[in-house]
Amino acid sequence: MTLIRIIKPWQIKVNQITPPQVYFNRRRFLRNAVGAGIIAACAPLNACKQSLSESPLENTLNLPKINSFKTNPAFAQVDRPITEATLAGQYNNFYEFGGGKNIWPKAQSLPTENWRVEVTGLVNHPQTYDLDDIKRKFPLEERVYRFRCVEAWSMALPWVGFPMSALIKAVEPTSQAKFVRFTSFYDPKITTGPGFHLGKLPWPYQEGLTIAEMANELAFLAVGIYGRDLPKQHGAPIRMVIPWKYGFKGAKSIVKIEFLESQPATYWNTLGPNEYDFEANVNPDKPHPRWSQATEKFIGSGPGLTWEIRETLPYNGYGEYVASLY
Ligand SMILES: Nc1nc2c(c(=O)[nH]1)N[C@H]1C(S)=C(S)[C@@H](COP(=O)(O)O)O[C@H]1N2
Ligand SMILES: [Mo]
Repeated sequence: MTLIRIIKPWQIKVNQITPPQVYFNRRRFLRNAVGAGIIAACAPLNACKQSLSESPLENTLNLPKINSFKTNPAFAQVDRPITEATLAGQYNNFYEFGGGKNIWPKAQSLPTENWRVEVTGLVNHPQTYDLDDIKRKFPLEERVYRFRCVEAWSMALPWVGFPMSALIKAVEPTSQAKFVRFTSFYDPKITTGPGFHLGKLPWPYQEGLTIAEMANELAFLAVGIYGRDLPKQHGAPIRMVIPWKYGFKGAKSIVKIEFLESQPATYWNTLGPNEYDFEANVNPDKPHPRWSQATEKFIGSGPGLTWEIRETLPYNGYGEYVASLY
């Protein structure tokens, strides 16, 4: 057990950690139990108390369920347990709302109603979608993906969304289109991360892919996680998930998708080109100047608040899907 350690620096309160199945089912369970006149046995007592309270964090996660999706059997599970919803929902990177991991309270100011995503550039059928259009038009599916941040921590997350290839089909890029740029929500009155006041950061957050990467079957646009709408801290209402690349390639809260002839400038690549290359494929043999990438801390894999050191896999374990692209 030498590989299992308590997560100290992250200071997550134990009472906020509840397995998602327990958390997401227990209110229904309680309703049913009450309705049937059953008094649920509460052992330990603590569990009873917890199940009746809703923490502020849980309220940010307890969003409407997405009804119409199928689990894609090819991605029904990974080689490690799914990270608990309450852990993934409070250990985030979302620079627009702060430089730390604990941005979930601030991220609640993200205005997600009447969201529009403009898809434009070198395409035959430019479109502006609202979220209902997206959920209706694209076949939603659930996929469990390994998730690997360049800071050398990892999770396993059950996304709900659709493959980017479906969007390509809908808008028909022209033959000139070679790259795609994704732009995140930006409003300096609302997104008040530390760098906004320095005036030097290349906002809005943008990321990019080659068309071939976007067309790969793994490239995904998520509108949900854990079977529900995407919480704001995870990049509501729609974000990229590119599981063979470091997490920063997955722009959150996307408002614009543009098909381009040449490689776009991107947020982290502009800030630190020698730390964040455009390609950013997970590669254990290529150390980042500040983090060896040989291993990763898999968050929350033990009982309670633990991390587990695991060997990092080339392409984050997705080589069979993507190695031929490079
Ligand atoms: N707009 C935006 N998107 C972003 C980021 C960000 O700061 N702003 N951080 C990235 C990084 S570094 C990571 S690891 C993932 C984190 O996603 P999660 O918080 O949902 O786990 O989001 C990525 N997308
Ligand atoms: Mo990251």
